[in-house]
Amino acid sequence: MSASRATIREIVLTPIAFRDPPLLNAIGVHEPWALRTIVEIHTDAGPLGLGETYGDQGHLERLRRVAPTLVGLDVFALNAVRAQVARTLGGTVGGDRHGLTGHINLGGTIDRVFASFEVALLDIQGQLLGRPVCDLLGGAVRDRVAYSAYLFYKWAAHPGEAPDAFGEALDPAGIVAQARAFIDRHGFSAIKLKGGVFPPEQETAAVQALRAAFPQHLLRIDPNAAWTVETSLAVARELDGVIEYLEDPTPGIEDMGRVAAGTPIPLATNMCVVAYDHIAPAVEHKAIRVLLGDHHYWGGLVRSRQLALICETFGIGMSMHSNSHLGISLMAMTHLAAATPNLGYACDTHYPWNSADEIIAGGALQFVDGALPVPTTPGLGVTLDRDALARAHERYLDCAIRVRDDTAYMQRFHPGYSGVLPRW
Ligand code: GKR
Ligand code: MG
Repeated sequence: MSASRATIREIVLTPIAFRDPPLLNAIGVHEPWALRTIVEIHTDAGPLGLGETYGDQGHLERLRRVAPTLVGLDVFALNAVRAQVARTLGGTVGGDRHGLTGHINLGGTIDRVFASFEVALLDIQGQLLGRPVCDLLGGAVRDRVAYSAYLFYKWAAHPGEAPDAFGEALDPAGIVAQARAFIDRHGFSAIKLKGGVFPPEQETAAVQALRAAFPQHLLRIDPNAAWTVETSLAVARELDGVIEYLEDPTPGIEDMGRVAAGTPIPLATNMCVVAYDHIAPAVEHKAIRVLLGDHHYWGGLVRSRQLALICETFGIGMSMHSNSHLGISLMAMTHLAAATPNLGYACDTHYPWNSADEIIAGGALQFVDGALPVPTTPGLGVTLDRDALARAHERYLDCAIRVRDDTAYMQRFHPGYSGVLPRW
């Protein structure tokens, strides 16, 4: 057998849970445990490929249906793997309950499941060829990938628990203190505030406080579609010249187009353009100038590179979206960002909120001056800490959470809470 050939022998799927602080957003609050699934693809030729994807029950069931059907396929046959995923899913549609990455169609469901395996296959391909994954995506155009400080309003603790290490942040002073802690520790030079939690005047006051405290940092706010068109335009007037982009101020492509027409601030999204058939209407309505890509739902790393080309064609800039995640995802994001020439913004990452429960060997990845160095070793450049993985799986078995539901968790403490958007 040639050194660069391998077929899939077995796929192991391990659902895990890791700590997540009580981060507030437009539809509720994060539960104490975030879920992911770790994908291991074993081959007949030796190399083991790793992937990290969503842990919600529906997605996990789809992965479990598909995984055995991929056994025997060539690790380079990504088209055949995707076709097999589509055949096995046979028209099943399913996505996130929380809706913060839009409403999912059939293509999006296939892309989510396929991406879960594709990253692990690219990891294997890279190991077989002796090249880092970014080389399979066209090669690195940068040697470090910048990430942003991703700030959240948050409670001091999950109800009934002791305060966490991050502290409370419920007003501008708390947000500035959180930014300072993140920047001191990780060196970030861009700041994103997750909004949609408090009335917009309070959140613009927090952005203005960040501007005053960090005059050189690039700023963004993302209320996850919590505002009407009118409110979005009022906020945009106040923040013109203050932020680099305004992310998902209002729901839907048409209304995003109405906001975009009334402000010079670029609008960005990871909510109204989340599948390939959203791109044409978004272009028609001139709804966005920045797309936050995310390989976990845009069909993996290779398709995300193609997405970047489509965006370039239509003059849409690229940034990167994140949900709660660990280091395998972060490494995949770093390879993709390294090989995406038109990535013009620091990438989002939830990683600092979650990295204490890392399951890769060597522990949490460390940002240097707000960036990660692009790996140069073969494949993704990560291996598993088997003990940490086993602990994370035990936590999954012990925690009752099977689907992320920020709204239901919030309603346990505030029964009248409604996650309906837009709110203001
Ligand atoms: O984790 O609360 C959160 C975020 O709001 C996340 O779910 C979003 O998908 O970070 C994301 C975003 O940029 O919209
Ligand atoms: Mg967003």
